[in-house]
Amino acid sequence: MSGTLQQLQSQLNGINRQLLHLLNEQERTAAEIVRIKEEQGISEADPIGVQQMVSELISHNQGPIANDTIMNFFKEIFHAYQKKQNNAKTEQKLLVSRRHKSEDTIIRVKQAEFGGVSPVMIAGPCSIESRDQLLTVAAALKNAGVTVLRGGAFKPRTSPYDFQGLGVEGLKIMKEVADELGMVTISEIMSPSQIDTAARYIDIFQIGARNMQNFDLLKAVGQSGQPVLLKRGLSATLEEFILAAEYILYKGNDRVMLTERGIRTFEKWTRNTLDISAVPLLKQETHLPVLVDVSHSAGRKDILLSCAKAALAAGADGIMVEVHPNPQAALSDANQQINIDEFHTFWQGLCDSGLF
Ligand SMILES: [Mn+2]
Repeated sequence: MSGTLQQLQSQLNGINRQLLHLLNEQERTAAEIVRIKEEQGISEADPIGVQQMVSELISHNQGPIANDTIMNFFKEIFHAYQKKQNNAKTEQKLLVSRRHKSEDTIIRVKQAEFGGVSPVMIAGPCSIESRDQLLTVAAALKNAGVTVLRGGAFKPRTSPYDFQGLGVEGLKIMKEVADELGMVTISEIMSPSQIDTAARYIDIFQIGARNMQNFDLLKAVGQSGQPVLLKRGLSATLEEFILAAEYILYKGNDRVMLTERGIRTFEKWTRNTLDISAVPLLKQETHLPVLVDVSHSAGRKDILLSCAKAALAAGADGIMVEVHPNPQAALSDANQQINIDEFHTFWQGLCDSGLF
């Protein structure tokens, strides 16, 4: 490089450093304006008046930079700054956020403790099909040391012609079986009108993936005060997921467990793609217990143990798995449910791993 070029280059570096210094000064000054306005109780969508500032600036522009370029550059900077401010404010305000509550939320339901020292196993059939079916599987699970029994009575099925569940009859069966064995129960509800009835029979309401953004349902379970297991929607971002949970907390119920159950991707070898990174991220960003449903994530039996180990290693507070006495004959999710023997192997594998 010639002497002149070298000199120009270092001159440019010097200008850039000055600009950098000034840009930081600019952000600090803007922050001070926002702070003072907030102190005075002035709440404006655009407290620093971006449009006006940029117009004023352009009136002084003597080139060679075009006015449009100046305008875009400054608008970009101020908008990025405002976005940062707004995000910080929303995060602070969210009831689900760790910034709002730093310690873990522990949810106690009878003898079960979600979000505490030990992980929890939730197991049971996809659908409650009969008293016999549920009792057979529940008794085996109870013997193995499982305390929380799952089973669907109101089934959100992709096709209206598929088995829709036994409804209230199913919940009655579940209560009978659980009372007999001393287990905690969890079952899905799909509409606010089912809450009062369901509350008589089950301990924990599940809101399924397809209803994650059913806002009336979220608000209604929020008002009910009953513990809620909220599943992540098939295509929901983590932000949408925690905002859905926020609806429940905002209505006064903080007994909410978040459940990752796989998201929809291009991959076809699994029913959904288990998003393991969701576990540490949800633990980091919220104070709620985080569980992983390995059955619906994988949609196949052969990798359940590995998926469950990964979930626990990532910090999950519990695992949900579908177990059926005779999966081939199951009325729903036949391919992904494991039988009782397979459950024993699965459970043993988890205990041997030292993660459970
Ligand atoms: Mn299922």
